[in-house]
Amino acid sequence: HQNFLHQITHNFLKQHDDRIGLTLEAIKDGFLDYLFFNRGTYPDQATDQDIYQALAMTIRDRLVQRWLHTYKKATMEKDTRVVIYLSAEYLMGPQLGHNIVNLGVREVVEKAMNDLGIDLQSVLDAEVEPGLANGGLGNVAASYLDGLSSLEVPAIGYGIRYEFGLFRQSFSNGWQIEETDKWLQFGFPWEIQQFDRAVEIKFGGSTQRVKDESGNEKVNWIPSEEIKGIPYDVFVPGYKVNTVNTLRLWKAEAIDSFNFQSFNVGDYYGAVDKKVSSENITKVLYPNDESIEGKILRLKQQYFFVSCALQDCVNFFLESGGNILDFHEKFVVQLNDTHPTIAIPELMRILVDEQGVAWDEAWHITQKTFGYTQHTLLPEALEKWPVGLLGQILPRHMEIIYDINYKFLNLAREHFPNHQEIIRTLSLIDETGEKYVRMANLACAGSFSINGVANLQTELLKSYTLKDFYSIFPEKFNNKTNGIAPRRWLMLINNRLTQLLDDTIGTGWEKDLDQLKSLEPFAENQDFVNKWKAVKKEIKNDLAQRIFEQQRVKVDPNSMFDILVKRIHEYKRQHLKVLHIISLYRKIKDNPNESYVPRTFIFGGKAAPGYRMAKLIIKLINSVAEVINNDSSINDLIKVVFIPNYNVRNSQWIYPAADLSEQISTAGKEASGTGNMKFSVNGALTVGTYDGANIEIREEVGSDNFFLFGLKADEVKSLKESGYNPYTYYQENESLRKAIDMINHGYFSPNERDLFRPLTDHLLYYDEYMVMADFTDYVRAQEEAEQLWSQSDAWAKASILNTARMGKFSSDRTVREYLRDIWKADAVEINIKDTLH
Ligand code: GL9
Repeated sequence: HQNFLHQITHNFLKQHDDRIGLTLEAIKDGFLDYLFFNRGTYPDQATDQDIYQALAMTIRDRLVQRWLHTYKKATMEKDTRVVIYLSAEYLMGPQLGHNIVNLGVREVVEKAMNDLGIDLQSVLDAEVEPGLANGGLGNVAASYLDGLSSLEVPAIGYGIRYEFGLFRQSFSNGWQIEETDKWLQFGFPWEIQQFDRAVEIKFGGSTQRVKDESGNEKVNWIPSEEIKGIPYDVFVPGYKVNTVNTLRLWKAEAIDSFNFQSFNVGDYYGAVDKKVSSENITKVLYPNDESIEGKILRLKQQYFFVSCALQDCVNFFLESGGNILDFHEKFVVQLNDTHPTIAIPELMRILVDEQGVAWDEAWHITQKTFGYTQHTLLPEALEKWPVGLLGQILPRHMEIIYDINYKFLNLAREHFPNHQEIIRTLSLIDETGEKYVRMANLACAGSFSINGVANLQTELLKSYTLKDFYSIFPEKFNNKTNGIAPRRWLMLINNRLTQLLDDTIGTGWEKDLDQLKSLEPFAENQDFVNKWKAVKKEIKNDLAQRIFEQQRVKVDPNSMFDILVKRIHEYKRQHLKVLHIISLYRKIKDNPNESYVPRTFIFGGKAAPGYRMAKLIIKLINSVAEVINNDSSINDLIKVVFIPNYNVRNSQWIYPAADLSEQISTAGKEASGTGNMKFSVNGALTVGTYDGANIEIREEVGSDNFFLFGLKADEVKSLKESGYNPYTYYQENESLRKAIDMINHGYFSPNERDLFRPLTDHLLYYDEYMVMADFTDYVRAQEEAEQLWSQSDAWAKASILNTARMGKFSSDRTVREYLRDIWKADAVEINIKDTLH
């Protein structure tokens, strides 16, 4: 009967090829169909949102069959290996444009819309993006799924369907204001709800040792709370292939939507209360970047999605007849940082308590299943959970963690006999004060692979952060330098440059970014250099126009666009940039008759709502902008713009327009960075420290095409150890002193002179991130950049070489390395003409 139905569906799809076809007529028909029958409107009365939704549904129709084939034939089918990616965050970005590009129908869709008198770009602008991430870590999660699909490798990403994503940022009197991100308000056309794959999740309660039928001891977990996880599948199409992988996001729901007992006694609110509190779990994304918030709800979120994911894998593996002892042959599970690390004791629990696997065998399977990616060098970002809290929410997992720790420390003692100190740092439990579970230690003990995200960071992990783990398990450590998806970060966002590249070196580079190399000789071709400059100019015009529309600030597209966009954090040193701007401003005012390079400084980025210093930095940037932009004495030579609500959508206008990319973190602090790659591949030159992936970018693009400055990681360390005194730099560097004095004298805050004291005091007397120490060399690098800028052909040539030499930083390369060294999964070609079974 089922085969019969499949056959009918198959024939149906064949007959209705037009409805899902990729021709101009098919797309137009589909679109008008949705507009009328689904949106209930006539084309001439349709709103932007109607048009967006109708086009999105039209494109989505074209993904369904491919997705179903990938899911059923490749992912579920028994003997192909599936990559499972566990991440608390995915920065997917706007979907419509991306899916159009990956389906390879950009021109057709553009034409279809044009024929109907609609501008495609304005349709794309109507999308509300799913901002389910804080930054780079979620961006790589999304890029790697895209890469896996493009390489036709079956994969499932698991995560949380936050009802509210990262807050929307606006400014009030220069201060950051946070607003709820209601991204689901108009509906999200790219997902399919899968009620039949819901699972149950337990929390709290206690455990009980019982004997099973054969007299073996077994542990029962008697929870105090149970809720349901409902999966929503988002399509992840590869580029010009039939593979469409699944991003399965979970929403929490109450098991019974009403407590009828309370309802019957008239307590309506009490009855709904439980439902509301269960559903709180997936309500909102924690807005912290690079710091932890030890809240119960966050731990519940982590366990919730991880347990949903593992149950889902076990279910479909067993459904398809797999033997649980082969779990690690079927799945490899990558932990995106420590957020999903509770998966390690959770898999142990499922294997031992639910599947009756013996402990040692279960541990073997677990260790063969997980790979761990470490994304940070900041000690405050290393997750730890109070033992009391973890034991209260997950009593069984706490026991399992203790059991793992017992065996693990026995192993560690063999490596380090008589080294109590080392054993203490290796322990999964921090016992120096209040007891904590160290999630990074758990991840290292329970996985077969540990990787950093750029060479320097991996080396620093081996020699500092995870040093003792490295000496026990050297074979587990490997590096996977991050990459970015060239389809989104070049093709989609930079249509103009894409056209020029296609016209010059042909297509093919989108799938094999190393082909950009063939652009190199054109750097010597004056005709091409002129074209390059013309394209850049047009792109900058676009951004200038957007800035004017949004902020009423006029910026000169001929000026150097110098851009710093990323989360606001002291280690990323937005304040170093501000000091540079102020000193330049001061210089222009003091010497108005000299000649200067006109510059536009553009900022973007959100601060964690509880991070006061970061919020003060935002206020400072806005205050400096206010003064400089309104000072007619400097002849519009410099302008400062802070673009609010920096997100993927806004960034898509920003990266292509940059001349200079600011990557100025304190060396040894930025694990990799990925914004640095997005800029460079779009032809920006970098001014950067010897940190994260900057080092590798410089190596690729050449030191002549990169402005390096600042202390190196080991110099930062030794300066700190030898007693760093930031005040001496204030005394010795006049322009730095003047800049700080201007802030302190209230030049930028006339109504509240001491407003920025906490910031300047911190710089003068503490300066954890060595802003003061790097200032002089930073200004030198900036002057070097200005010199090159004055020779516009030489600058253009360096810009061309940046793009030409960025092949290494395609996420396809990174994914291939993960596949080769860690995941060991094969491509499976999807043929949509196959009948589904
Ligand atoms: C980060 C690092 O700080 C970045 O340097 C790195 O490029 C990305 C991706 O590997 O990971 N680690 C981290 O916690 N964040 C990063 O951006 N922050 C968030 O995205 C939450």
